[in-house]
Amino acid sequence: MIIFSFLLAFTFHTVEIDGDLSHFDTDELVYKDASSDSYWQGNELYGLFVTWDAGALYLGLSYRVQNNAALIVLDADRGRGVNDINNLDWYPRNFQFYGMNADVLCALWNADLSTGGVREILAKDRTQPLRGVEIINNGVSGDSSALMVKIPFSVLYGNSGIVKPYDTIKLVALITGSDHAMGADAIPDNENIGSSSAIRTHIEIVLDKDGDSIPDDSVSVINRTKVVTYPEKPLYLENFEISNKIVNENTPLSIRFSVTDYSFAKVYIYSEQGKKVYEWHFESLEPDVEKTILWRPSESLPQGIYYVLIDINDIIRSKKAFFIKR
Ligand SMILES: [Ca+2]
Ligand SMILES: [Ca+2]
Ligand SMILES: [Ca+2]
Repeated sequence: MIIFSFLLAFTFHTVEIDGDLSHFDTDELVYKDASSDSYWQGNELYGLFVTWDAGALYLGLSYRVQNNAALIVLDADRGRGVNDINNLDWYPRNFQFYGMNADVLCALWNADLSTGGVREILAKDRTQPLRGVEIINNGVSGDSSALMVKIPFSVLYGNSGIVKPYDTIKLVALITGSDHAMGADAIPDNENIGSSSAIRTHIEIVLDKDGDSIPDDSVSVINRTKVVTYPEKPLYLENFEISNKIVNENTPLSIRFSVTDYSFAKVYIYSEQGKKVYEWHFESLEPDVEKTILWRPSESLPQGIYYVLIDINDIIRSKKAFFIKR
């Protein structure tokens, strides 16, 4: 018995993708969801399973839908992904994620995989099928169903399958309606899921705790799992700086700033006479990530005083610079 558990303790868990969620161990049920917390009757999430072996990540979702969609949204910590999935070219749904970026979307409609699958999210409006994955659904519309997905690390992270040191994946599962609809149930629970498109609570699982870029062996997945809520923060403009007061053709102006929560931003250059001479629009800035832009005045502009003006959700700040031709 001692030898047996010793062996077990040093074995990755490989899960057969055949629609049977009982292949997952009990400590791989990373979230057991209430069986009646959905806003839409007959549509329910029950639980999410996660595990991995040396070569692949395994996901399992226990759910039930009736003329609705079930999604698993994954942030694989690759420095990619999008905050908002409402304008995707595949399963666009009105969700904005806080504290995670969606880079992989597993989706199916009405418990039927014929219009579902697994896609990588390349941009806010662009997805592409993730090749090399296995996905199976066991169940029918209106009945308890099981979705199982195997994503090789080589597909997620590139050929070597090497993850980022201390790699932490983030996950959310959702029941949602048709295009651009919001949701009815979430794993993990999200406040006001029936009426809010903001997903502020997600699951985080540490794949590589020892930092050697290899997903760790012999772990209790549930002990690696945290439910994290990204708080709603007041939106502020922070660290708004310009590099120099005097600008010319050879010394452009570097404009830096950051925002405290997800926001659009507009940056303008105005002349002293109030004429707009340049502008930048940012659709979605991430919180606490410094943005730097460069303004190089064109030859045709008269020299004089110019204002750099930043507008984030009607919070407006400005700084003054002088354009002096050389
Ligand atoms: Ca539920
Ligand atoms: Ca729930
Ligand atoms: Ca490791």
